[in-house]
Amino acid sequence: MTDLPFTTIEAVDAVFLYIFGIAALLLVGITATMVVFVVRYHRRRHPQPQPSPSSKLWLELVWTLIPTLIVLSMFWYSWEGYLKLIDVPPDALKVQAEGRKWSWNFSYENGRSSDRLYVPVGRAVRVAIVSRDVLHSLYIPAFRVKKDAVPGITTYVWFRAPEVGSYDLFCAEYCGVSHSSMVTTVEALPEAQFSAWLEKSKKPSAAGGPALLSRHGCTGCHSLDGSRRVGPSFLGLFGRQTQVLSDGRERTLTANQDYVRRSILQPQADLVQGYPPVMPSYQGQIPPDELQTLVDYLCSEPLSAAPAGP
Ligand SMILES: [Cu+2]
Repeated sequence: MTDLPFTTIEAVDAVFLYIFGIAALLLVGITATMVVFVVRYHRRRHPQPQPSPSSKLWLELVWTLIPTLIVLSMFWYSWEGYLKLIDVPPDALKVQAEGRKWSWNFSYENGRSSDRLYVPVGRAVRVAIVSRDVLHSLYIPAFRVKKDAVPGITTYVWFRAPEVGSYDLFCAEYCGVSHSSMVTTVEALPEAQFSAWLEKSKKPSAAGGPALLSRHGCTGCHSLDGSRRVGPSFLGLFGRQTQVLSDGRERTLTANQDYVRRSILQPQADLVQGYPPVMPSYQGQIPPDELQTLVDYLCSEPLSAAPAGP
Protein backbone atom coordinates (compact mmCIF):
# COMPACT_ATOMS: atom_id res chain seq x y z
CA MET A 1 0.00 0.00 0.00
CA THR A 2 3.01 2.26 0.21
CA ASP A 3 3.14 3.80 -3.29
CA LEU A 4 -0.63 3.67 -3.77
CA PRO A 5 -2.36 7.00 -4.52
CA PHE A 6 -4.73 8.44 -1.96
CA THR A 7 -7.72 6.28 -0.99
CA THR A 8 -10.99 6.93 0.82
CA ILE A 9 -9.73 4.63 3.58
CA GLU A 10 -7.10 7.17 4.60
CA ALA A 11 -9.58 10.06 4.36
CA VAL A 12 -11.88 8.45 6.92
CA ASP A 13 -9.41 6.58 9.15
CA ALA A 14 -7.28 9.66 9.86
CA VAL A 15 -10.33 11.60 11.10
CA PHE A 16 -11.60 8.61 13.06
CA LEU A 17 -8.26 8.14 14.82
CA TYR A 18 -7.98 11.88 15.58
CA ILE A 19 -11.45 12.04 17.17
CA PHE A 20 -10.93 8.70 18.93
CA GLY A 21 -7.58 9.92 20.31
CA ILE A 22 -9.12 13.10 21.70
CA ALA A 23 -12.00 11.11 23.20
CA ALA A 24 -9.51 8.71 24.85
CA LEU A 25 -7.45 11.61 26.27
CA LEU A 26 -10.59 13.25 27.66
CA LEU A 27 -11.73 9.97 29.21
CA VAL A 28 -8.39 9.46 30.96
CA GLY A 29 -8.03 13.14 31.95
CA ILE A 30 -11.56 13.53 33.32
CA THR A 31 -11.46 10.19 35.18
CA ALA A 32 -8.06 10.98 36.76
CA THR A 33 -9.21 14.47 37.84
CA MET A 34 -12.36 12.97 39.33
CA VAL A 35 -10.37 10.41 41.34
CA VAL A 36 -7.95 13.08 42.62
CA PHE A 37 -10.86 15.33 43.68
CA VAL A 38 -12.68 12.48 45.40
CA VAL A 39 -9.60 11.72 47.50
CA ARG A 40 -8.42 15.28 48.11
CA TYR A 41 -11.81 16.75 49.01
CA HIS A 42 -13.12 13.77 50.93
CA ARG A 43 -15.35 14.69 53.90
CA ARG A 44 -12.84 13.23 56.39
CA ARG A 45 -10.25 15.79 55.25
CA HIS A 46 -12.74 18.66 55.11
CA PRO A 47 -15.61 18.17 57.57
CA GLN A 48 -16.80 21.72 56.89
CA PRO A 49 -17.65 23.02 53.37
CA GLN A 50 -14.79 25.04 51.88
CA PRO A 51 -15.34 28.61 50.78
CA SER A 52 -14.92 28.83 46.99
CA PRO A 53 -13.91 31.93 45.01
CA SER A 54 -16.80 33.58 43.19
CA SER A 55 -14.87 33.72 39.91
CA LYS A 56 -11.44 33.20 38.39
CA LEU A 57 -11.13 34.76 34.96
CA TRP A 58 -8.04 32.89 33.70
CA LEU A 59 -9.51 29.53 34.65
CA GLU A 60 -12.79 30.28 32.89
CA LEU A 61 -10.93 31.38 29.77
CA VAL A 62 -8.88 28.18 29.77
CA TRP A 63 -11.83 25.84 30.12
CA THR A 64 -13.77 27.69 27.42
CA LEU A 65 -11.06 28.30 24.86
CA ILE A 66 -9.32 24.90 24.89
CA PRO A 67 -12.48 22.81 24.32
CA THR A 68 -13.63 25.29 21.64
CA LEU A 69 -10.33 24.89 19.80
CA ILE A 70 -10.49 21.11 20.11
CA VAL A 71 -14.04 20.96 18.72
CA LEU A 72 -13.17 23.35 15.88
CA SER A 73 -10.12 21.25 14.98
CA MET A 74 -12.34 18.15 14.84
CA PHE A 75 -14.73 19.97 12.51
CA TRP A 76 -11.93 21.25 10.28
CA TYR A 77 -10.29 17.84 10.03
CA SER A 78 -13.62 16.11 9.28
CA TRP A 79 -14.45 18.73 6.65
CA GLU A 80 -11.12 18.08 4.93
CA GLY A 81 -11.89 14.34 4.93
CA TYR A 82 -15.40 14.96 3.60
CA LEU A 83 -14.03 17.01 0.70
CA LYS A 84 -11.72 14.13 -0.22
CA LEU A 85 -14.70 11.75 -0.21
CA ILE A 86 -16.72 13.87 -2.65
CA ASP A 87 -13.79 14.89 -4.87
CA VAL A 88 -13.56 12.06 -7.41
CA PRO A 89 -10.21 11.58 -9.22
CA PRO A 90 -10.71 12.53 -12.91
CA ASP A 91 -9.48 9.20 -14.27
CA ALA A 92 -12.02 7.18 -12.26
CA LEU A 93 -13.76 4.19 -13.84
CA LYS A 94 -17.51 4.83 -14.04
CA VAL A 95 -20.01 2.24 -12.82
CA GLN A 96 -23.70 2.53 -12.03
CA ALA A 97 -25.19 0.72 -9.05
CA GLU A 98 -28.93 0.14 -9.01
CA GLY A 99 -30.59 -0.86 -5.76
CA ARG A 100 -33.93 -2.65 -5.99
CA LYS A 101 -36.01 -4.89 -3.78
CA TRP A 102 -33.86 -6.89 -2.99
CA SER A 103 -30.56 -6.98 -4.81
CA TRP A 104 -27.89 -4.82 -6.41
CA ASN A 105 -27.12 -4.56 -10.10
CA PHE A 106 -23.92 -2.94 -11.39
CA SER A 107 -23.66 -1.75 -14.99
CA TYR A 108 -20.63 -0.54 -16.90
CA GLU A 109 -20.34 2.01 -19.72
CA ASN A 110 -19.83 -0.70 -22.36
CA GLY A 111 -23.11 -2.38 -21.48
CA ARG A 112 -21.73 -5.14 -19.25
CA SER A 113 -23.69 -5.71 -16.07
CA SER A 114 -23.24 -7.89 -13.04
CA ASP A 115 -24.60 -8.63 -9.58
CA ARG A 116 -21.08 -8.25 -8.18
CA LEU A 117 -19.09 -5.05 -8.40
CA TYR A 118 -15.92 -5.93 -10.36
CA VAL A 119 -13.20 -3.26 -10.18
CA PRO A 120 -9.54 -2.96 -11.19
CA VAL A 121 -7.25 -2.92 -8.16
CA GLY A 122 -5.53 0.38 -7.36
CA ARG A 123 -7.69 2.41 -9.72
CA ALA A 124 -10.29 4.97 -8.65
CA VAL A 125 -13.89 3.86 -9.24
CA ARG A 126 -16.86 6.22 -9.25
CA VAL A 127 -20.13 4.48 -8.47
CA ALA A 128 -23.29 6.37 -9.45
CA ILE A 129 -26.10 5.14 -7.20
CA VAL A 130 -29.77 4.93 -8.19
CA SER A 131 -32.82 3.13 -6.81
CA ARG A 132 -35.61 1.48 -8.76
CA ASP A 133 -38.10 1.49 -5.89
CA VAL A 134 -37.42 2.53 -2.30
CA LEU A 135 -34.55 3.93 -0.21
CA HIS A 136 -31.49 1.68 -0.14
CA SER A 137 -27.93 2.48 0.89
CA LEU A 138 -24.71 1.31 -0.71
CA TYR A 139 -22.23 0.40 2.02
CA ILE A 140 -18.70 -0.96 1.53
CA PRO A 141 -17.10 -1.01 4.99
CA ALA A 142 -13.61 -1.93 3.73
CA PHE A 143 -13.44 1.30 1.72
CA ARG A 144 -15.27 3.38 4.35
CA VAL A 145 -17.97 4.48 1.94
CA LYS A 146 -21.74 4.57 2.43
CA LYS A 147 -24.32 6.54 0.48
CA ASP A 148 -28.11 6.33 0.19
CA ALA A 149 -29.79 5.21 -3.02
CA VAL A 150 -32.74 7.61 -3.31
CA PRO A 151 -35.53 7.10 -5.86
CA GLY A 152 -35.53 9.94 -8.39
CA ILE A 153 -31.99 11.22 -7.86
CA THR A 154 -28.48 9.93 -8.50
CA THR A 155 -25.94 9.92 -5.70
CA TYR A 156 -22.36 8.66 -5.85
CA VAL A 157 -19.33 7.39 -3.96
CA TRP A 158 -15.79 6.80 -5.12
CA PHE A 159 -13.14 4.46 -3.77
CA ARG A 160 -9.93 2.72 -4.69
CA ALA A 161 -9.41 -0.95 -3.76
CA PRO A 162 -5.91 -1.13 -2.26
CA GLU A 163 -5.40 -4.86 -2.77
CA VAL A 164 -6.72 -7.68 -4.90
CA GLY A 165 -9.53 -9.41 -3.06
CA SER A 166 -13.18 -9.77 -2.29
CA TYR A 167 -14.84 -7.11 -0.13
CA ASP A 168 -18.34 -7.15 1.42
CA LEU A 169 -21.00 -4.83 0.05
CA PHE A 170 -24.27 -4.31 1.95
CA CYS A 171 -27.52 -2.40 1.82
CA ALA A 172 -27.47 -0.22 4.93
CA GLU A 173 -31.01 1.17 4.80
CA TYR A 174 -33.87 -1.05 5.94
CA CYS A 175 -35.82 -1.50 2.71
CA GLY A 176 -38.33 -4.27 3.42
CA VAL A 177 -38.61 -7.94 4.34
CA SER A 178 -35.59 -9.17 2.35
CA HIS A 179 -33.31 -6.23 3.15
CA SER A 180 -30.80 -8.67 4.61
CA SER A 181 -30.39 -10.48 1.29
CA MET A 182 -29.00 -7.33 -0.37
CA VAL A 183 -25.49 -8.59 0.25
CA THR A 184 -22.89 -8.95 -2.47
CA THR A 185 -19.18 -8.29 -2.96
CA VAL A 186 -16.71 -5.95 -4.58
CA GLU A 187 -14.24 -8.09 -6.53
CA ALA A 188 -10.94 -6.24 -6.98
CA LEU A 189 -9.00 -7.81 -9.87
CA PRO A 190 -5.60 -7.05 -11.42
CA GLU A 191 -6.04 -4.53 -14.27
CA ALA A 192 -5.51 -7.07 -17.10
CA GLN A 193 -7.92 -9.56 -15.56
CA PHE A 194 -10.49 -6.82 -15.04
CA SER A 195 -10.25 -5.68 -18.68
CA ALA A 196 -10.72 -9.26 -19.83
CA TRP A 197 -13.79 -9.60 -17.61
CA LEU A 198 -15.22 -6.29 -18.84
CA GLU A 199 -14.88 -7.27 -22.49
CA LYS A 200 -16.24 -10.77 -21.96
CA SER A 201 -19.82 -11.25 -23.19
CA LYS A 202 -20.84 -7.61 -23.37
CA LYS A 203 -24.15 -8.87 -24.65
CA PRO A 204 -26.11 -9.74 -21.52
CA SER A 205 -28.30 -12.22 -23.44
CA ALA A 206 -25.32 -14.55 -23.64
CA ALA A 207 -25.96 -15.31 -19.96
CA GLY A 208 -27.87 -18.46 -19.00
CA GLY A 209 -30.86 -18.88 -16.71
CA PRO A 210 -29.05 -19.01 -13.34
CA ALA A 211 -26.97 -15.91 -14.17
CA LEU A 212 -30.09 -14.01 -15.26
CA LEU A 213 -31.95 -15.00 -12.08
CA SER A 214 -29.27 -13.44 -9.96
CA ARG A 215 -28.68 -10.42 -12.22
CA HIS A 216 -32.34 -9.45 -12.17
CA GLY A 217 -32.52 -10.01 -8.43
CA CYS A 218 -35.05 -12.89 -8.57
CA THR A 219 -33.17 -15.04 -6.06
CA GLY A 220 -33.46 -12.28 -3.43
CA CYS A 221 -37.06 -13.42 -2.91
CA HIS A 222 -37.43 -16.85 -4.59
CA SER A 223 -35.35 -19.82 -3.48
CA LEU A 224 -34.13 -22.59 -5.76
CA ASP A 225 -34.27 -25.28 -3.09
CA GLY A 226 -37.95 -25.35 -2.14
CA SER A 227 -37.60 -23.14 0.94
CA ARG A 228 -40.10 -20.37 1.52
CA ARG A 229 -38.95 -16.76 1.19
CA VAL A 230 -40.79 -13.54 0.34
CA GLY A 231 -42.16 -15.31 -2.72
CA PRO A 232 -42.75 -18.98 -3.61
CA SER A 233 -39.76 -21.17 -4.43
CA PHE A 234 -38.80 -21.79 -8.06
CA LEU A 235 -38.20 -25.45 -7.30
CA GLY A 236 -41.03 -27.56 -8.69
CA LEU A 237 -42.69 -24.49 -10.20
CA PHE A 238 -43.43 -25.86 -13.66
CA GLY A 239 -46.56 -27.97 -13.73
CA ARG A 240 -47.41 -27.18 -10.09
CA GLN A 241 -51.10 -26.90 -9.18
CA THR A 242 -51.17 -23.38 -7.77
CA GLN A 243 -53.87 -21.58 -5.77
CA VAL A 244 -53.96 -17.99 -6.94
CA LEU A 245 -55.97 -14.81 -6.54
CA SER A 246 -56.88 -13.40 -9.96
CA ASP A 247 -58.72 -10.08 -9.77
CA GLY A 248 -59.81 -10.91 -6.24
CA ARG A 249 -61.16 -14.35 -7.26
CA GLU A 250 -59.62 -17.56 -6.02
CA ARG A 251 -58.77 -20.15 -8.63
CA THR A 252 -56.42 -23.04 -9.20
CA LEU A 253 -54.15 -23.10 -12.20
CA THR A 254 -51.37 -25.25 -13.51
CA ALA A 255 -48.13 -23.32 -13.78
CA ASN A 256 -47.10 -23.25 -17.45
CA GLN A 257 -44.88 -21.02 -19.59
CA ASP A 258 -47.62 -18.41 -20.05
CA TYR A 259 -48.23 -18.22 -16.31
CA VAL A 260 -44.51 -17.87 -15.55
CA ARG A 261 -44.11 -15.11 -18.13
CA ARG A 262 -47.20 -13.28 -16.86
CA SER A 263 -45.95 -13.53 -13.26
CA ILE A 264 -42.73 -11.75 -14.24
CA LEU A 265 -44.41 -8.97 -16.21
CA GLN A 266 -47.60 -8.57 -14.12
CA PRO A 267 -46.85 -10.14 -10.74
CA GLN A 268 -50.22 -9.13 -9.28
CA ALA A 269 -52.32 -10.71 -12.08
CA ASP A 270 -52.29 -14.19 -10.52
CA LEU A 271 -51.07 -13.80 -6.98
CA VAL A 272 -50.08 -17.05 -5.28
CA GLN A 273 -52.14 -17.47 -2.10
CA GLY A 274 -50.33 -16.92 1.15
CA TYR A 275 -47.81 -14.46 -0.28
CA PRO A 276 -47.87 -10.65 -0.04
CA PRO A 277 -48.45 -8.57 -3.23
CA VAL A 278 -44.99 -6.97 -3.08
CA MET A 279 -43.24 -7.99 -6.29
CA PRO A 280 -42.59 -5.09 -8.70
CA SER A 281 -43.40 -5.51 -12.38
CA TYR A 282 -40.47 -6.36 -14.64
CA GLN A 283 -42.26 -4.97 -17.71
CA GLY A 284 -39.63 -3.07 -19.70
CA GLN A 285 -36.86 -4.14 -17.30
CA ILE A 286 -35.86 -7.38 -19.03
CA PRO A 287 -35.01 -7.59 -22.75
CA PRO A 288 -37.31 -10.05 -24.63
CA ASP A 289 -34.53 -12.58 -25.31
CA GLU A 290 -33.51 -12.63 -21.65
CA LEU A 291 -37.15 -13.02 -20.62
CA GLN A 292 -37.45 -16.04 -22.90
CA THR A 293 -34.26 -17.54 -21.45
CA LEU A 294 -35.62 -17.03 -17.94
CA VAL A 295 -39.02 -18.56 -18.69
CA ASP A 296 -37.37 -21.54 -20.42
CA TYR A 297 -35.04 -22.03 -17.49
CA LEU A 298 -37.79 -21.77 -14.85
CA CYS A 299 -39.84 -24.37 -16.73
CA SER A 300 -36.97 -26.77 -17.27
CA GLU A 301 -35.16 -29.57 -15.47
CA PRO A 302 -33.76 -29.51 -12.79
CA LEU A 303 -36.14 -26.88 -11.36
CA SER A 304 -39.24 -28.85 -12.34
CA ALA A 305 -38.33 -31.64 -9.92
CA ALA A 306 -40.92 -32.07 -7.17
CA PRO A 307 -40.11 -29.95 -4.12
CA ALA A 308 -39.07 -31.62 -0.91
CA GLY A 309 -41.38 -29.61 1.33
CA PRO A 310 -44.56 -27.55 1.02
CU1 LIG B 1 -31.97 -2.15 0.37
